[in-house]
Amino acid sequence: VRTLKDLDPDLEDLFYDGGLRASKRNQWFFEVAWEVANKVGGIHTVIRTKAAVTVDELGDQYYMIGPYVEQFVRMEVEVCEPTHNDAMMKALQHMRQHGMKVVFGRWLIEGTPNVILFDIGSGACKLNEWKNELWESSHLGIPWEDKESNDAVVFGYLTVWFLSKFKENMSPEPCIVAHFHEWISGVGLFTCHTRRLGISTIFTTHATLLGRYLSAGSCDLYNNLHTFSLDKEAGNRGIYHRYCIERAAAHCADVFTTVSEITGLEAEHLLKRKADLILPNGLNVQKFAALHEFQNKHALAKEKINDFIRGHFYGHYDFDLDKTLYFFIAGRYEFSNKGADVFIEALARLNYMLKRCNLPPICTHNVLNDDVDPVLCAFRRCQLFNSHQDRVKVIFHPEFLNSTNPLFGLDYEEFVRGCHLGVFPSYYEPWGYTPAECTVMGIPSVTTNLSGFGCFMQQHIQDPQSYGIYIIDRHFKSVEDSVQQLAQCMFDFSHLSRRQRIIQRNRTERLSDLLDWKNLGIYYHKARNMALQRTHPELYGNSSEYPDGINKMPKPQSEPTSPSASRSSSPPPSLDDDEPDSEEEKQELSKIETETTSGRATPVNH
Ligand code: G6P
Ligand code: 1S3
Repeated sequence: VRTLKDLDPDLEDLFYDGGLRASKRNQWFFEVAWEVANKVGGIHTVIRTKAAVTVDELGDQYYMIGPYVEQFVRMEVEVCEPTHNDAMMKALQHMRQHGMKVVFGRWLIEGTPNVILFDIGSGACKLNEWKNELWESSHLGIPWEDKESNDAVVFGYLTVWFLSKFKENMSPEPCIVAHFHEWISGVGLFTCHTRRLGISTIFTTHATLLGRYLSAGSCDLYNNLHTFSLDKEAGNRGIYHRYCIERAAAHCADVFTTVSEITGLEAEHLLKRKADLILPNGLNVQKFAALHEFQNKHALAKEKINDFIRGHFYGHYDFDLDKTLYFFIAGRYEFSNKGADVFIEALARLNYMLKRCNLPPICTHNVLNDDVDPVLCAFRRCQLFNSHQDRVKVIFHPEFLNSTNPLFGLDYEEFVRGCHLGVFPSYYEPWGYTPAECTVMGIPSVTTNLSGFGCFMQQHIQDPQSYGIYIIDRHFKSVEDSVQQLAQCMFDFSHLSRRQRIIQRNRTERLSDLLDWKNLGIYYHKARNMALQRTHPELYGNSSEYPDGINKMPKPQSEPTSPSASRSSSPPPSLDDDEPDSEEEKQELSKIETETTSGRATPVNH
């Protein structure tokens, strides 16, 4: 993967100038999302992990806007005032004088970005007035009982109120770019448009509302994208007004983006606008000085999981932990969208394939209504009961992991490091952070050709499988065939020798540059630039500086050697006890591996 430094060492300093260039041009950037300083799901991960590179590029020209969530602010935000910025101070004061609670501060994460947080409750008194304006301007009616949509209206109007006051107080007139994420911030975007505020806007959809609903039913979403009667489908599900907000935001935006090609395709059909750009999700990659370090972490974390397993299977502990592999799935409880159904079905087959040759509990918690719980029902249907002869044992832990939990005593990251394979056979997954997180920790994973991450890896790496990225076909195969493919894939994985697993983890970890915001952040830069060019052609229309050159930066280098060619150089699976026992030997293994694959991941054109 080429970085800015590889292109030109000076370019990096120019690009990451802490906002110097933007400040000279009087450019101001706002990123608006419900998950700013508010942990809900994947969008929070995007915003949080991207903060450092954005602050490096834009410094105090960059502000995040989100809702005020008291318990989160107490833990992670240093409340202060933007004393360095008169126009912003005035905008905040103005809103406060009108009874709005607005908190300014530094979010205490890497990059410490500026945040502006609106207390939605304080804006509720204006809900009817704003809903009225929405109706007058666009005939969009919000049912009174839909709390989330009401919040979206208040959040949107508070955002617009702030942005317009900020702009008014600035002289000379600034260039403002506001980047809105997901339908819930969409009211703000299209109100900027209907009020003609002269703000350049970007909209990113991380998942379309209809796509999520349709795929959670049993329809074959991706092979029927062009066939849906959109208004009717949205109406049938009681989300017509939300759908209208999303579609209006997508159409009013100066630049419309999604997180992956597959969601781009979905949006083109379900929102009727083709994405101008794809903004792939990155991570804040932490590199260890020595390659063996993450391997050691794997061994240490695995030992902790072993401890849990000894306890959990107490009295039935009749298997060899040294020959045990840990496969896991984790994520939002969307049973079929996230592919838990396919995973369990494939585990049952794996169990059958591995048998050649009382019943400890399956679940760590007492589940309410366990007779209808989808995971437990699937275990029962597939007869995965942890019986003596079962080679596949299953454990369901229906709670977030954290290090203070008395059962596991591991946080999620440590747990992942201790496992051997993450299995995420999602059906609906616009991006999918779970396999990406595995990758940067050097843990192989299973993903699908319907997940943004899976498609991205397929596009950028030749033979992803030899790097420990297993891509299951859920697009063109039947469920039955996908289950069989996954079962076979786990079966093959379980036949790798320890030495092969170590080599594969080295390879997997080497992909992490591909997912680093230091390289992917450039797409956000490109979106901001495109918005400025479209709204201010007189200023930026013919600009040919960094963006075009830099945009090629995250494209990985093309190298002739394919890792597939090195596969045969891996030791044969029959060597099962070929463990490297010293640090020297582990380094040596890494070295051998490096030589056989000529260093980095072998990318295809990007
Ligand atoms: C890491 C450690 C090795 C250990 C190995 C176990 O590589 O550094 O000391 O032998 O993990 O690998 P496994 O795939 O069997 O958990
Ligand atoms: C969405 O969150 P989700 O798990 O509901 O946004 C994430 C961030 O872009 C993405 O990774 C995920 O696939 C989407 O589904």
